[in-house]
Amino acid sequence: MSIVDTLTPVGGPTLLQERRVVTAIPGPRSQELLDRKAAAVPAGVGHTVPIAAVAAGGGVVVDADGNSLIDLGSGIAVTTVGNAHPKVVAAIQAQAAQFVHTCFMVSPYESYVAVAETLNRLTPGDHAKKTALFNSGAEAVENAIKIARKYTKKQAVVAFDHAYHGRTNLTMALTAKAMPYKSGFGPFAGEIYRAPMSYPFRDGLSGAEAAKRAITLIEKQIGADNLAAIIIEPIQGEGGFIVPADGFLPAVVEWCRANDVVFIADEVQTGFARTGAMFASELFDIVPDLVTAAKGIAGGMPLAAVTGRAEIMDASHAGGLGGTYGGNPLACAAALAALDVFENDGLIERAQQVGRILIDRLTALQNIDGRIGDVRGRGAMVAAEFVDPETNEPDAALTAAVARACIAEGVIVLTCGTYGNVIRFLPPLSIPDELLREGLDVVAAALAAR
Ligand code: PLZ
Repeated sequence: MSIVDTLTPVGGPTLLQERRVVTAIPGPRSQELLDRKAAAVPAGVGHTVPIAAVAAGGGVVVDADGNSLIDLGSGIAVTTVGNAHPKVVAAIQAQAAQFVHTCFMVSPYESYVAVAETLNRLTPGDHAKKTALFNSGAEAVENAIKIARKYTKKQAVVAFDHAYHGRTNLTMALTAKAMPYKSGFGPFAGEIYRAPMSYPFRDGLSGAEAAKRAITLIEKQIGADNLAAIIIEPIQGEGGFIVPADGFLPAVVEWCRANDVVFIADEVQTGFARTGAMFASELFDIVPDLVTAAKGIAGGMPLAAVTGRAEIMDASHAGGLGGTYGGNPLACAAALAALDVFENDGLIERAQQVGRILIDRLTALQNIDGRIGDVRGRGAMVAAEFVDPETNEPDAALTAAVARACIAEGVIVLTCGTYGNVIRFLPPLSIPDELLREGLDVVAAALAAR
């Protein structure tokens, strides 16, 4: 049985794995919900796909009007095992019938500890590790910074150009892009500094050169004596699926080791088979001191983690870390089921297969269309950067037009990038190959029509 068969959604035969557009998008029922949304929910909470979702699984999202859209986004990189994966659904149902909440800080339970043990084993490096659980990626990042500051007794933190780490106050400070994430929401947390990223398509530097540029800035403008942590996404997500040049990350890690600086890999978007490895750090041969994880971890339930060297994780005084819902029993049950799928149902290989389909098709498209300046990514985390072919200047208008056209044709695609000129592909690994190929056909046609 192939991985796609094992991931058949609970909706089963009723949730046909097909692209089906039976109304304009949005159709009348979806429009009704969007009108209610506009009246009840603030405009600040946007949406990319104008539908009312009623079911999802395999490689599709179905709306209230009966449209079935090919899913090339997985929420935002969350439903890697597939939406409503049968093992995840069964685990949530069984746990809900036992107990829904005790608060781990009041009455601990086994599933939290089992998730911690599993993450301690699966994250890169064979040193002693510990894990604390939280609710969102941003909360994991906040806690990783707290832990690094407590351990090093230093305060400064370095994040990179194009970084995305969340929308809370500290993580907004770490995030690079003003619109839409930060504009008007300051003042931001102090002692956050920004270093230049390795962005081979735009800077043309080798990994060693880009690392030297970043490290020199850090040494001259901040000083290792003041620096608690460097946080980086091994492959940047919201910033444009930027894959650093070979050697960049190892050089930064080495500098951190030599200077008593905690190296934090933010693997919230890259973690759990997405990049064709359990964690993207493995692809660059680095062993982070701390890893933040969320998104794919629990098959769609809200759960996040900080995993890292035991001596760093243990630096905090008792009671210094936690939260009412962190490591919620339903989320932990879902995570144990999803982690079992990641480890035992061939998802790493599946991500590599999906990646080959994506890269082959997008590269072929790039060869005939100069407006695709770069195709990059690893595993099932792949993107195309759209540019003016003469100048290489970012073409955000074309990117937005292609993405809008895809959605109108029943294919969910997401954009990203500091310059808004990247379309990213993050399909659920349960998507059938034919559906993925059809989705890419629609992207190609949308581009050709413009
Ligand atoms: N770190 C690397 O990708 C979340 C954000 C979508 P939360 N990325 C999607 C949006 O517009 O809000 C993300 C990430 C990396 C941290 C986060 C934050 O994770 O679970 O959204 O808090």
